Amino acid sequence: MRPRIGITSWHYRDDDERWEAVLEGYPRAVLEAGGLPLILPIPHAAPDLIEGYLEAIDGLILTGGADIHPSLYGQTVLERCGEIDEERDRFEVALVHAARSHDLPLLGICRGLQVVNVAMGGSLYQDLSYRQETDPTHQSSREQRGESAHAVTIMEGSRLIEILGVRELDVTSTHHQIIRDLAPNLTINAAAPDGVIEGIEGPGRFLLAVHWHPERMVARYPEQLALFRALVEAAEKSHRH
Ligand SMILES: [Mn+2]
Repeated sequence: MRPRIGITSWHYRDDDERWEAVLEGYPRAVLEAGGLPLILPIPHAAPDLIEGYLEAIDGLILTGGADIHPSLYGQTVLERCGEIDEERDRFEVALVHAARSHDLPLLGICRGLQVVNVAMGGSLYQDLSYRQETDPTHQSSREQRGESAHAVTIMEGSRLIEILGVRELDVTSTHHQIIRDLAPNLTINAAAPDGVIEGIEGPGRFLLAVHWHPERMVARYPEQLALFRALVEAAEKSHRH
């Protein structure tokens, strides 16, 4: 049986209705990597529901999306902060804590990297323009979102370099927020030429996050599937059946 990989969804508005949505690249990549993708609706952060989800999955992907409310890292909302979904924030922060306490394998992608850092006690710049000497190409346009935007250097000795097997690669970049203070217990595993943190990892079975979008890259850069394979492999070991 395939390891069950929970994928967080986001709220999407269409006229007067609200949807729970995910970009199809996430479940497709999980399927291709040998996992069973399960989309997780946002159930507010009721503890019994979080525990229920944790029992239903063997691994977790925190997906991309809107900005995290700055109050979660001790700041007020600045002018260049983007759209916020506080229901989703509460849910995903609770999921990170629950995943950590169960040692559930977790892969964070883009916003997911930011959520992991904030949930574990780190902070963000609300817009990359608030950090000096930051390359604006981190924020690709809609049309360019599937294209390589900048290079990253992968750190020697990291879990990430074991997974990807290369020291440098080109990645997509569609984020306008970046890590300011790294949370305790996390280490940097990838960085852009301007010093922006592009990947983090932590202790335990599997805790890893990247700022780029491997789910958008796999079609053209199949080596990016290794990230999903590594998650599925770790989830296989935590499989409780
Ligand atoms: Mn970037």
